[in-house]
Amino acid sequence: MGIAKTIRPYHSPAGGWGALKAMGTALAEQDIALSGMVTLSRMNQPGGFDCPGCGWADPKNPSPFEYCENGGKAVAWEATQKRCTPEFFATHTVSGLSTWDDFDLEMVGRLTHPMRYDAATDHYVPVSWEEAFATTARHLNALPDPNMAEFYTSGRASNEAAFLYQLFARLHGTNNFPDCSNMCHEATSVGLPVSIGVGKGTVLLEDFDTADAIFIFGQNPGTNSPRMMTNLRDASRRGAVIMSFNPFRERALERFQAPQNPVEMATLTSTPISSRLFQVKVGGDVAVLKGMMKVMVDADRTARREERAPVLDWDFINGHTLGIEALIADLDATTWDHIERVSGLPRADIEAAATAYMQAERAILVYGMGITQHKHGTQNVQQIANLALLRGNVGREGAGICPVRGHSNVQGDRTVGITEIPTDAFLDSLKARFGFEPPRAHGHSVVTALEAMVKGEARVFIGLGGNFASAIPDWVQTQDAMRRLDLTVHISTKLNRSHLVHGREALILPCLGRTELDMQAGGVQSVTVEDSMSMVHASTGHNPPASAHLKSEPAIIAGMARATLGARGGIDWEALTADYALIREDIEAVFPIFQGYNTRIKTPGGFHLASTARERVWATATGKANLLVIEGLCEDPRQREPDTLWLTTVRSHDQYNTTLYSRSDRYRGVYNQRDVLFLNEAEMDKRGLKADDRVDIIAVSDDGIERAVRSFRVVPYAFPDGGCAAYYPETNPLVPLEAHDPQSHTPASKGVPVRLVLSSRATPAQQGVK
Ligand SMILES: Nc1nc2c(c(=O)[nH]1)N[C@H]1C(S)=C(S)[C@@H](COP(=O)(O)OP(=O)(O)OC[C@H]3O[C@@H](n4cnc5c(=O)[nH]c(N)nc54)[C@H](O)[C@@H]3O)O[C@H]1N2
Ligand SMILES: Nc1nc2c(c(=O)[nH]1)N[C@H]1C(S)=C(S)[C@@H](COP(=O)(O)OP(=O)(O)OC[C@H]3O[C@@H](n4cnc5c(=O)[nH]c(N)nc54)[C@H](O)[C@@H]3O)O[C@H]1N2
Ligand SMILES: [Mo]
Repeated sequence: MGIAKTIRPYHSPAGGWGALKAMGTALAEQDIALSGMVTLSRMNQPGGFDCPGCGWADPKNPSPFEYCENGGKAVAWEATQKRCTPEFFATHTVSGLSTWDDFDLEMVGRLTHPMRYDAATDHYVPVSWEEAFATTARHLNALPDPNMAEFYTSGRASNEAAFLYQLFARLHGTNNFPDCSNMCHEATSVGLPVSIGVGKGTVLLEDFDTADAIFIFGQNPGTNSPRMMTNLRDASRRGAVIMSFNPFRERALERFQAPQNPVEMATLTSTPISSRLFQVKVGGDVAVLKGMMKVMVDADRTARREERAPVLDWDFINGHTLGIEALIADLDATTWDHIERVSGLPRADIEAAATAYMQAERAILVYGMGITQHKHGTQNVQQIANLALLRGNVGREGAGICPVRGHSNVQGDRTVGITEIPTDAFLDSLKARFGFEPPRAHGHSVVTALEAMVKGEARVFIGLGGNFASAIPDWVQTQDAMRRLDLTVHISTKLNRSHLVHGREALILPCLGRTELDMQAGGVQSVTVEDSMSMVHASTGHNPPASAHLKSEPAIIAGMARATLGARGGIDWEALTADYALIREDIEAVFPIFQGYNTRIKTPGGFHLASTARERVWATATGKANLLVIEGLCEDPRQREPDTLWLTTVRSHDQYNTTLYSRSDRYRGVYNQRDVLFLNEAEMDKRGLKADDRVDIIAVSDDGIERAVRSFRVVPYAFPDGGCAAYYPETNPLVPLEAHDPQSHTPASKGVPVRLVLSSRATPAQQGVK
């Protein structure tokens, strides 16, 4: 692969030799071609470490190669031989580094020393750990109100780190826990409890072995949870029906060649994945879901009239749910014209999908960011729950709702108390265990934290992992607000944009990664994580740390807490850092669901956190599962304006959120460039655009603020009318802060109204250059 910026369709299946080659390249680029393979052999194995990539579950009996191309890249990026040292910082000013792109920043390598920003020279300079902790303490203790601090968490943090972090912040006096989950699956955490009483999925990995049908809404497993492809491939081969709803024809949803399968690899064959892939319009999922339910309700009436078996599971509906009459009335009132217009799918397609769903004895409904990151994200999620409930597809073998979580421990962090909306029961337990009165007022999510920063009401930002400044929406406004903070602190492994978009004082605190040996006073430590299927298991690193100056996340949090709180709270932070089993004892005492924690993590594969919905116990306000009716199809009136396009911001195959593994996106045929806009030819013609033209993408909003990204290359692509797609995070400046789901506060990064303005015309020679 040269450096030419080409667009070349990819004709091979997902996975296969392309995946193996890409993983080999990633390891070689990080100078760990051999040691990387040794590290990978310990991934997702008993006694080894949990993949720092996605949150997909591990099988009970892992194969020796329990990893995927993108998990391999995640490890290569962490286990790299490259280093970002004090000498590097001495040669580059922060202003200079700000002109680098995200790929080049992380390619510098692992951070090796704690650093502080020196405004006089515009350099980061080394600082001792004690001084860094003292600086944090000085700022936190100077705040007139503890709620002027924001404690951000990214979902790679372990249960142990997250629990200590929330304890520290609550002892400091705030529930301000903006979390990456607020930009991700918050619509699940907020939407599902009202429907089924739990904010998590209801399936286990084994359920994929017996499902008759799997429906995938707005999720791209081949890129973002590639180990799921093994389950989908097995399901497809034993005859299960798989149907997908996605504006893109994502290659892995079409066909997959299993790198672990010698026959497929040798014969270059592959397994078809989706029996049908429906190219739904951006934001059109409520229309699809209501359409499918409408077909089912009609079919049920006919069946009953003709005295055939009903289509809806009436025993379940009558025994376990509320709201069926209102739901049916709503579906009857919804017209096909409207459904077809908003979904972009012909009625016959929706009928085909509904028929497959009705014929399946057991069905799993999978979903991802294409569902949650909309203004109507919560409503999307709740309509998926309705679809499941109508056929009793919850709390049964081979059936259920499967939100695929993002970061490998984002679900666990929430379970152990990283939440801005804590329940009284949880705070009472915290009080009983630690003998202090935790703050009761609800705190900030990502969006409300940003609003507070914009207003100047927040002064200190602490980030436990992640790359907040880049992941957030509305950069011009929000990054400007971050620059006005008194202090920004980042606990990180790699250099990223957030270190450059810093407060008046700033600290970079380098930590151990998951692959690394964590040696504390009490010996080698393991941490624990919870996957998308609520399995909790241990993770133990073996690699020597990237630098002798690194600390573990729990040790850094304990250091900040000790410096800030002194004897306040009476917590022996040193003892907790010396032996993480003591932190797990505290977690168990506060959350009884973790009963027997330290013993149960010794079981290979870990243990399952009980889920009431799985047992058909409904922990909702009504004591039943609720069929929730929403008005209309969540169409935005602006979708009907002829000039406006609905932009969805997606991940390439070669990135992990804001971390870029390369600038290419193999399955979508894009090489060495990320400033591209995918658009169909009819929409191009309407605007007089040609392939390879450069356009400015301008957000449509009413607040008078201009939000634009410039000079993106138009790439003709089979994409539904009325929509377009481009990569995240480059397009984050376009997402207005107030464009979020009012219920979950999830930024609407999969539904941004935009206009296009030609910025430069491709010359005839450039046009259509392949
Ligand atoms: N390699 C890798 N793995 C990852 C990540 C990564 O960046 N790289 N990120 C991790 C994280 S934090 C998360 S949350 C997950 C994200 O994983 P996904 O949920 O798969 O996230 P995306 O790729 O952003 O978008 C998912 C799909 O939604 C489709 N889509 C866009 N708009 C719509 C819509 O309106 N309706 C429908 N039905 N579909 C739509 C897109 O075309 C895309 O295929 O993956 C995790 N795993
Ligand atoms: N427009 C748009 N915006 C989005 C999204 C979208 O689809 N579209 N997706 C949203 C989603 S789903 C999410 S989850 C967020 C992601 O937001 P974040 O979780 O904040 O971002 P990441 O890019 O995952 O963070 C990468 C950084 O984490 C640090 N890191 C890596 N490993 C470790 C570790 O073990 N410990 C510590 N302490 N640090 C580590 C490294 O320094 C690295 O640079 O972005 C959101 N923003
Ligand atoms: Mo995420």
